[in-house]
Order: sequence, then structure tokens, then C-alpha cells
Amino acid sequence: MKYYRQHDVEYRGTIRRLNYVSTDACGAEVEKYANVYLPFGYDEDADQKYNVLYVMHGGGGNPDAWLDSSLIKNELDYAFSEKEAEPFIVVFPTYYKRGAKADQKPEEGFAYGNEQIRFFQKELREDLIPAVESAFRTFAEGIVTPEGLRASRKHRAFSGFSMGGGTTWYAFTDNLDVIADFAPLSGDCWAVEMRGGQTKPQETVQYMIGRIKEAGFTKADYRIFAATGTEDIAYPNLTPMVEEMKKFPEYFEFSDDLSAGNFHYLVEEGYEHSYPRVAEYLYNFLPYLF
Ligand code: FER
Repeated sequence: MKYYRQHDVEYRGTIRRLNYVSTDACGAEVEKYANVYLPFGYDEDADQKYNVLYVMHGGGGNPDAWLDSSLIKNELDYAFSEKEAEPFIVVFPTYYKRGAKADQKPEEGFAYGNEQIRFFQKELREDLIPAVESAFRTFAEGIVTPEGLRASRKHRAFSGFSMGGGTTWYAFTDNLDVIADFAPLSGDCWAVEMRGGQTKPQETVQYMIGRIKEAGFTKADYRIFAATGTEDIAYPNLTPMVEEMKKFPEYFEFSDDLSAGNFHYLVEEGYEHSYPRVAEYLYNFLPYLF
């Protein structure tokens, strides 16, 4: 594991707010925003195009949660300054439709969260990606079409923490045709049932394989960088599904070497369920995305 502290980086990226419109479950329009990190040197008028990483918050969060609760911006600045990774755009959205406080009623709990992260996949494809990638210099810039999104899928990655990790697994099962790299952090796949990675690992992995086949992809077309810590509440949820995935190397070719295979599981001894921890995992994955 690399990156241990805040670094005094000379070349700083900037955070911009992107407003866009989406629809709620009833079809009513809702105004939303995402925070967009533009790396140092990003130039509106240059010819360069940038890859895009989408990063989702955990339960109760908002588009500022990662930025408020971790050193992710410093980590991005440092990675790009030190040339650990080619500069790319990072987008921090939310799956909530009206803001977490208004949206999340305690009695609705995890079932409600699970509905939201699944429903977000439509917004991601139809509203968020088009808004981001027509506003900034990406590989799908200009008028973003469904065909254009599929053609540029290798230039798009998705990650997230906790419920955002769950969102990342849904991005894998539901939006594999427009995204190629996935980094679920301290969250398991809830597509079969809540905490299905622990309670139904076989069904969960079979569901994932079914979606890969339906989308017509092979293991060369996607990569998964999962991570958690031994003291993390997600560790017992995520580990059984990871072990099950390893049984199917024709879809999930596991390797400890992040530059080999298409499936990785970073487990950090003693790390708990928190933004600073997952930001560090993500930092270690940055050089291998795209
Ligand atoms: C998980 C562990 C915890 C997970 C989600 C959570 C999607 C969410 C916790 C919270 O919001 O408090 O494996 O997977």
C-alpha cells in the first residue's frame, strides 16, 4: 500500500460543480449536481481527451462526502503530479434524488438504499454520463449517443465506498456495455439480495456471469479491483463472493499483480470501514485504471 499522508503537491487540480437534470422513480424532473475533479493542465480548448472515473459515496452521503471525509483530492493531485497515473477526470455524484437528509428515512434503511443504488444505473447511463461527457473533454464528447457511449467504454471507470461499492457492482451488472473498469470498495453485490455476497455468494456470482454473457463480453473486456480491510464491516460480506468468483477464472481471472488478470482483491490488515481507508485503496488502483 502506497500513500500515507498529505503531500505538498505543486500541481493542483480543480473541483467544478456540474448541474444536471434527472428523473425520480415517478418520472418527475429533479435537479441534481455532481462534483467534477479536473486534473492540473486540463484545458477547455486543447485537443486532449480525458478518461473519466465515477466515484460514489456511501449510505447517507452526498456528492461532497468523499471530498469532505478523505484526502482523495490530494491523492489525485499527487498521483498525477508524480506521474503515477495519466491525468483523468473524476466525478463525484449521488444516487439520492433529493439529498440524503430528505431521502433517507431511518425506518426505510438498507432496503431503500438498495433500491436507490439500483435505480441510479438508469440515471448514470441516461443523465449523468451524457451531462459530464458533453460538458468536458472526454472520449464521448459532443452529442453523446448510446452508440458513442458503448464505443468509448474503455475510457470510463466506476468506483464507490460501502453503498457506493454496491452501486459499483450494479454498474457492473447493469452498465457493463458502457463501463470497462470497476473498483468496488468495502461493499458487496446486492443484486440477488441485501448482503447477498455473504448470504448467497453462488447465486450472486451466477447472476453476474449471466449478465456478462447477455452483454456478450469476455474477460478481456472488463476488470474488477475490489478492496476492503480485515476490520471492515464489509469484509465478511465481500470475501465469500470474491472466493466464489475465483472459481470461475474464465470470467474472473484473479491475480495479486494489478497489471495481470482481470480481478483483484486488496485486503488491508486492520483497516476499518471509513473514507480515508478506501481512498487509500483507490489511490493504489489509480495507475491501473483505463
Ligand atoms: C456492505 C457493508 C456495508 C455494503 C454496504 C454497507 C453494499 C453499508 C453500510 C451503511 O450504509 O451503513 O458490504 O455493501
